[in-house]
Formats: sequence, structure tokens, C-alpha cells
Amino acid sequence: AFVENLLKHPTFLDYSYTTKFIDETPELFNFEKRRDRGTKVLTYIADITVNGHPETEGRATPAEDLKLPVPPAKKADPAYGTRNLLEQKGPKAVADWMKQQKQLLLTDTTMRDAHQSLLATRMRSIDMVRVAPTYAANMPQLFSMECWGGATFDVAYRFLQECPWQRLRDLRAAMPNLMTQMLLRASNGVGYTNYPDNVVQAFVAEAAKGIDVFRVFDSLNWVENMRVAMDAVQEAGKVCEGTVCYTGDILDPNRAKYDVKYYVDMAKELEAAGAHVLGLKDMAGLLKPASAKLLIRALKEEVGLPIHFHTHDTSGISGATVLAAAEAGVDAVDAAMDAFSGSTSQPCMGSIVEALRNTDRDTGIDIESVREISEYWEGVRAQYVAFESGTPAPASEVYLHEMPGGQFTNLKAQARSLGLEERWHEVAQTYADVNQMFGDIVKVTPSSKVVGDMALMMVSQGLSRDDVENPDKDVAFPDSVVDMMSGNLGQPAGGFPDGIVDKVLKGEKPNTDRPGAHLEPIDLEATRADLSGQLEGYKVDDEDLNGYLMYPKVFLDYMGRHRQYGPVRALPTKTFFYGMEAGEEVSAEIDPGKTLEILLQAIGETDENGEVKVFFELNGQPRVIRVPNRL
Ligand code: BTN
Ligand code: 3PY
Ligand code: ZN
Repeated sequence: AFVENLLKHPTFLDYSYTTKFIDETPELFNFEKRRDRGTKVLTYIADITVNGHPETEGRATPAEDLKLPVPPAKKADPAYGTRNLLEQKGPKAVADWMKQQKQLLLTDTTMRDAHQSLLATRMRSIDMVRVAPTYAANMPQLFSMECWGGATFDVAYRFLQECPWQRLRDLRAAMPNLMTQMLLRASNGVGYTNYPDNVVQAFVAEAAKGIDVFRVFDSLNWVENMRVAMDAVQEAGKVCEGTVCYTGDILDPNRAKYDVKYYVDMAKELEAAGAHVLGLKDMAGLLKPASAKLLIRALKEEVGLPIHFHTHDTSGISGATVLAAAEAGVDAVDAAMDAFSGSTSQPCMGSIVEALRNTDRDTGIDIESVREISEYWEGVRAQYVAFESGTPAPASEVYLHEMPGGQFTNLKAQARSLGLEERWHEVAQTYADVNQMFGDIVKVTPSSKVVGDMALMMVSQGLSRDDVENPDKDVAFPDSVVDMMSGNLGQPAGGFPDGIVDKVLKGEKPNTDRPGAHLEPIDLEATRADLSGQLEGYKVDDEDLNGYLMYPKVFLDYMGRHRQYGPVRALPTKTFFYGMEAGEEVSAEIDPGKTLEILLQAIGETDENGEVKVFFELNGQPRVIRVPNRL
């Protein structure tokens, strides 16, 4: 029974801190359509003020004197940037231009991977959109802005009560000269499972309305399973960054499975599949400086594509790796703005700019603009202390466990919620053992989640690798492990070891060809009609439909809350997570030019029905909102 409970534990199913909000709030689906948006937003503020936000409960709180961060002033009108080049000449011209550049090109990851890796993906759109015009004006030399995809898509709906598509539209509009970039998990879309081909195609077509560069990777490095997504990107006329995920250690003779030849071969396959740019994705930060030099040189020699390198600073040494890659001729690298860099995030943008200044790879980026924008981000980060969860110091342990930067904090939080926090180093070692047991695979979303699920299960049940592999011992495997061994995430190089497949599948045959080849296409229009029916006739647009196709339940829950609480995305972050104090005033621009001026006057006592009256002024008019006191 313990195992069953464990496998049903929401952190296993959901990959998240908590879902108690949804479970404990059945009134979500009592839609109250009549109420205007102002009243809905006031209801949200009143409820959070009285009851607190479930996600920040019991966590660190921001400083008392926390101020609303102010974006730096614009120094000029947005100058011609990579987006203009893409619009005028197309993706191939962008790739050719990259190869001609002497300067190291930079992608800013602050709006996607940095907060995904440092703050459990909790950064809200408002904090991004407010600084986006400054980027367009002051940093037109950037190669791209990574600002969408990966885990940000479901976290927006699930935890931030906002629409990820609106975020994309707003960012797109605010940075007309910069290429936007997203992370796409190939056939796994922005989810954790393989979707039917036509769902992947529909998703890419919709995303391409706002995204210019698609970094497409497969969690087992299986090119066969990347073609549908890569073709869809090319079809849309956008930059297809076909990506190799880096694992192991090319200098280690004991990890011969992942040698230079392995990576060069895969890169050639991606080139043949039509990639415009080659992505080199070091999601765990394992590529060492000497290896980077070797690998980049080999790839530059043998593949004709410009190379875009991505890494994480978990080890503390990634800055050195970036410099080695630059020396070896890499075309572009990812970096995070200083205040969101280091640790499980990307290396530090300002320091890379400085390190290369007056060298032949000088980035040409205005360092003063970096400092100013980073100061804004520092103010943003201070609002999210409840979600800080990373390592306080560099950790060479990453070379043991090989966890991706984005998974590290998440897995730690899951371990904590299972009471395993004290046994973290055991979890790390077990994660490494599971990797070997599965045949030494690439670990990146979603395959990394499968390895993590298995490792947590083993540590909590006291099982060793020998126990798990023992044919006479009964083991209840997590669903995600059964799913992966069945072939539903595709095939790793060399396949999964027969022994473990037999044990997990109890002798059933796995599917070893492309999962999408077996998934029936979804009838998109029937799904739209069905969804509209579930939402009482609501007009389902393409964004809604694609959100629902990726995450049916998450989307419906979001819609239920949206009907109750309205456009809470417009609230300042502090108000969203902590409510308001008596006497405090905030504004929320719910539509361009339509602003709610909200003053909280007083909070009443709890009455005999267990309800609290909260007294507001909304644009000067008194409003009283009653909410249940659930504390
Ligand atoms: C989310 O987590 O995505 C949305 C949070 C919304 C919190 C609401 S406010 C009223 C109600 N009371 C709670 O404790 N939580 C919800
Ligand atoms: C994601 O898929 O979200 C990742 O960041 C993988 O590194
Ligand atoms: Zn990453």
C-alpha cells in the first residue's frame, strides 16, 4: 500500500510542489459569469489577503520594504536586429549571417531557462513584459531572447493563473527587432509525453506566430523522433535549431558510448534533416572546458551549420567552458542576465561580455545596458524569494548525478516533500545508478523525470540497483518508467537493456519504432467543439485549443479559475502572492489603457458564517467583497 500511495503521490504524477489548491477548491467550477473583471480581481486579492496564497505558505517572505522594480530607460529606438533580418531574408540567411560574424553572439535566457532553473519557473509575465521594450532599445545586438517553452508553458496555466500565449503575444509586440526563442521537446511538445503528429504540427504552427527560433531536442537524442517538429518549424519559415543533447564525458574512456563521433554523427543527421542551426545543449552543465574545445572544433570541421551552445553553471565552471567554446569558434552561446545567472542557471552575461572585450570575439554588447537591466532583474528576483531553492554554492556533484539544471531544484523539492531531504546525496547516487541501469541514457525532460521518479522510489523504499534487477524480487515501477520502457518516449542509442525492459514490462514486448507512428491523429475541430461544450459555449480559439491539447486538465482548471478571478496576471507580483495591506494602493492594467486603481481600505472581522468583508475602493468607487476565512 505504501508503494501505491507513493506512486499516486502528486509530486510523482505532477512534477510539482503542490496541487492541493485544485483539490481543495471544488468551487472552482461554479462559474459566476455575471461579475465584472474588476470584481473578480478584487475577489482574488481579498481571498489571498485573508487566506494567503497556497504556494507561498510556510516559505521565505520578501523584504518588508520591497519595491516595484522599475525598468531602465530606453536609450534609442529599437535598432535593426536579427528579427528584421529573419523577416526580410528568411532563416537560411540568418544562419549564413551567423557564420560570417566574428563576435560571439549571445542569447539571453533570463525569461525562460534562468528562472526555470532558479525559481521553479515561477516568474510572471508582467515582470518580463515590463522590461522587454528596454531590451529592444538597449540591446539590439542580442542574437535572441529565449522567453518561452520548456516548463514555462504549463507552469503559467498551472501556478501563475495566466495564459502562456498572451505572454508570447505581449513579448513579441514589445521586442519587434529581436528574435524570440523557445525550447521545444520535439514530439513531446512542451509536455512530458509523446503527442500525435498533428498535435505537434498544430502547436508549432501556433507558436510560430510569436517565436522565431525553435530549439528542438529529443530527450533520448533520437533524430527519428525529431523530424515532425523540425519539419513543422521549417514549414513555418522560422529558424530550426536542431539540437544535440550533451551527456557523459568525451574525455572519459569509460564513457565511450558518448564520444566525439557520436555527437558528430548526430549533428550530421540533424543537418540532413534540415536544421538551419546546430544546437549543442548541455542541460546539466557537464561539458568541461577542454572537452568543449575538442567537441566544437570537431563539429565546426565536420558540419556546415553555425553552432549555438547552451550550458548550466551548476559546477561553477561553465564560464570557462563558454570561453573555451568561443576560442574554438562557436557561433552563439546562451547566458543569463547577471542577477539570474550562476548555479543551476546559465553563466553570467555581463562577465562573458567583459571577458571577451577587446578580443577577436568581442560581443559588441553594451555593458552598461547589461548592468542596468540586471539591476531590474535583481529587483524582480527579490519578489520571488519564496521559490528560491537552488544550491548556495557550486557543486561538482553534478558530474556524478548529471541532473539537468531545471530538474535539480524540482527533484530536491520532491525529495523534501517525501521526507527525503536529509538523504539527498543518496538520491544523487541513486539517480546515477538508475542511469546506468537504464543503459546510460540522455537525461533531459522528459527522460530525466523518469530517472528521477525511479531514483526517489528506490531511495524511499530502500531498494538498490541489485534489488531492482533481481528477477526474483517483485518491484512496483513508477508509471513513467513503464511508459518509457514500453517505448513511448522513443529509443535511446543502443536501445534499453533487455533485462530491465523484461523486468519492467513483465515480459511484454516494447514498441521500438517511432511512437507517433502509432498515435491516431486528433480530430482538431471535434476537439474544439467538445471543449467549447465543456466550457458552456465559450468560443475556443487556436491558442486555447493548443493549450488544451497539450494539457487538458491543467487548461480546464485554469479556465475555471479564470472565470472566477479574472485577469490576475495584471496584478503586481507581490499582490499576486501576498495580497494587500490596509491602506495600500496598487494599479493593474487589465487591457491596454484600461487600468484598475485598487485601494484596500480595511479588512473586517470574521462573521458568524465564517466570512470576512474586505473593503476596497476601485477607481474611486467603494466595493465590499466577502470571502470565506479558511484559516
Ligand atoms: C494558482 O495557484 O494557480 C492560483 C492560485 C489561486 C489561489 C486562490 S485564491 C482563493 C483560493 N484560496 C486559496 O487558498 N487558493 C485559491
Ligand atoms: C526543458 O525541457 O524544460 C528543459 O529545460 C530541458 O533542459
Ligand atoms: Zn537549460
